[in-house]
Amino acid sequence: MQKFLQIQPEVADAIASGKAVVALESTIIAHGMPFPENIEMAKKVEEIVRENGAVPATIACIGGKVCVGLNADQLHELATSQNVMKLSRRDMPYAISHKVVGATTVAATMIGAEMAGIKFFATGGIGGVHRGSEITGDISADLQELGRTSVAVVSAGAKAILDIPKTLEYLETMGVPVIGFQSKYFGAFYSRSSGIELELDMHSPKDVAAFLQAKWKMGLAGGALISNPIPSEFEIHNSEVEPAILSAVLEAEKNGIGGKNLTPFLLARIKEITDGRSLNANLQLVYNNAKVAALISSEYSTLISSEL
Ligand code: PSU
Ligand code: MN
Repeated sequence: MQKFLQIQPEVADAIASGKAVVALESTIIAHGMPFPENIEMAKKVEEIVRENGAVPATIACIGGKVCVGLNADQLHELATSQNVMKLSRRDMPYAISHKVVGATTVAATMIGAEMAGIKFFATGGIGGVHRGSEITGDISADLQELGRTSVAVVSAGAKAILDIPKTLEYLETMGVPVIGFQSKYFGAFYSRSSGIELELDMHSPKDVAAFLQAKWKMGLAGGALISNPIPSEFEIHNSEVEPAILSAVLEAEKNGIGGKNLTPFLLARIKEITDGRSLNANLQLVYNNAKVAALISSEYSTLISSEL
């Protein structure tokens, strides 16, 4: 496996010594946000992870390797190139064997993180069950990945471009714990609450770390989803984004946009329709997730080291 992995020395040292490390995805850079906001976000999110006591490791496939921790040139290429492939689980072997530059989705970033030995990952929103999935069958591979790969993902819930109740049902079927961080409601990305109440609501990073320690020590492989609602000062209420979402979804349908192009299309259209308001909310919630993931990861490192 080492043959396919390239871990930055700082990240490798942190993993080897049991320090806190937070993985970050690259699809959000290449396909989730426009330039130059994407590169600013990519740098700032790493700083925030550091300020909160962990080492950041942005993941992508470059030069036939799963790169864990990227340098400034690599981040720049992901942010500006028009030829970056969007990689989920099924696409990774192609990117590696054909040395294609690929940005990792939540699913692929979890895989890279697990290969490297990283247990925490911060993103914006996960993929999920799309609206109209009963017709299109469009269910993100992120959900199956959460069921099988032992990495905890901090997100602001799931975006309302998705069918949120079905997404939560699917996660339950896959045995994925969903934990509300300081909120009993599942987050709806741009807004703090989807209106759906979660059974698990934890207040401190330490509680979440203890939960994960128990899960993995029990041999219950698979991930967990930590729903960390967007800070209230940046939230956009459902009533405001819903019309933008509806019109973006209709447009996608009319133009026959589906498969892996659907999520990037919807994100870009919602940004246009909301005059960029959605992008600012998106940036802020990613920063907040990076902070919480770093805090949980630090608590987890402390728990594990006191066990030894
Ligand atoms: N949701 C967002 N922003 C994103 C994505 C989802 O708000 O950038 C990206 C993530 O990388 C996620 C992927 O893993 O889209 C899901 O794509 P799909 O629906 O094609 O599985
Ligand atoms: Mn899909």
